[in-house]
Amino acid sequence: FLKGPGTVAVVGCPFSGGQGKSGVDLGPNALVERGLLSQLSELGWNVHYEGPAEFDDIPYINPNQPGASNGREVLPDPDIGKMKKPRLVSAVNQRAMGIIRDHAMEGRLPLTLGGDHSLAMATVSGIKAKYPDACVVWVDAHADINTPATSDSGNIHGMPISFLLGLPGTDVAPFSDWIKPCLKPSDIVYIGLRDLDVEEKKILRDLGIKCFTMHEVDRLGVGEVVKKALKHVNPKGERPVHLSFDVDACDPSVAGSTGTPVRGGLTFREAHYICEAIAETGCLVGLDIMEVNPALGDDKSVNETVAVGCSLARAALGETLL
Ligand code: B3U
Ligand code: MN
Ligand code: MN
Repeated sequence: FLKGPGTVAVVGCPFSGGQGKSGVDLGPNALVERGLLSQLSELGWNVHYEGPAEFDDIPYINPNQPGASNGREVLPDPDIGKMKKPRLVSAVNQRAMGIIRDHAMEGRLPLTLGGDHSLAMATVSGIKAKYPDACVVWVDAHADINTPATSDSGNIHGMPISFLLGLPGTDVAPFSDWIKPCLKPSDIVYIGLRDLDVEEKKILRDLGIKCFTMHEVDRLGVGEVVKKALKHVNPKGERPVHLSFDVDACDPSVAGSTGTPVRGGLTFREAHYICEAIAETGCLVGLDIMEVNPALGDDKSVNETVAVGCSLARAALGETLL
């Protein structure tokens, strides 16, 4: 598939409706304004950027974006079961999926900037449309595998994997209009987990999904963890790899400006090592940098978190230390 730097399509997704805190919709522009595009060109990539994706015309009321409905048609978006803002989240993801899929089809590597992690419904679906054999490395403090029935919070950013797997209770409108279950449990591996709901643990165990929690990172070291993780999903090194990186996988001292920070996370180097090792496989076809929220934390935390978002993207796209 992709050899060396080709064209990267940066897709900014200013969206916060998959969770309850405003500000994560400011993530994409913060990363771009920090110089991400020129940093990627300096690595040798041809950078394709059309500005952030436009979601403001989607007619559902997003309480996180006061004024977003200015003069436009608005439609109510009541909960469906426990799911909060299901129509908005579905419509945004359906549109983002089309954008990401089309870039992949044109041979570009989609780099999606979140935005909340519900957007992985779009990124993984879009990548799978072009690369049906792709596997997913999910780096996160959380497993994001709740179903609409198991979720306590109702936040859809805690559910994308259950929809991608087609777990019971995910075959519901409006998502069923466009999401095709495209992942098997053996297609995904997790790194960095440390904050799972009881029901999520049961799902992960029942489905036999490979997980390298922070316990395994501590025991084996990050080098061995990445080696084993890649061996699990991509034993022959022949499969395309999508990396979905939630910055809350990092310790809050490294990336504190995120909606749900959890103590005991990846160090700065562990996080970058994961990206570097995946870059070295030459198999990366899609990348997500998710949950950067520049509205949370003090200036130092915001600056460091945005900088880490950029440096993780660079590492995954081939930046080396020497
Ligand atoms: N598992 C919880 C918490 C959570 C998931 N993802 C994040 N937080 N960022 C939930 O809401 O489903
Ligand atoms: Mn996540
Ligand atoms: Mn998370």
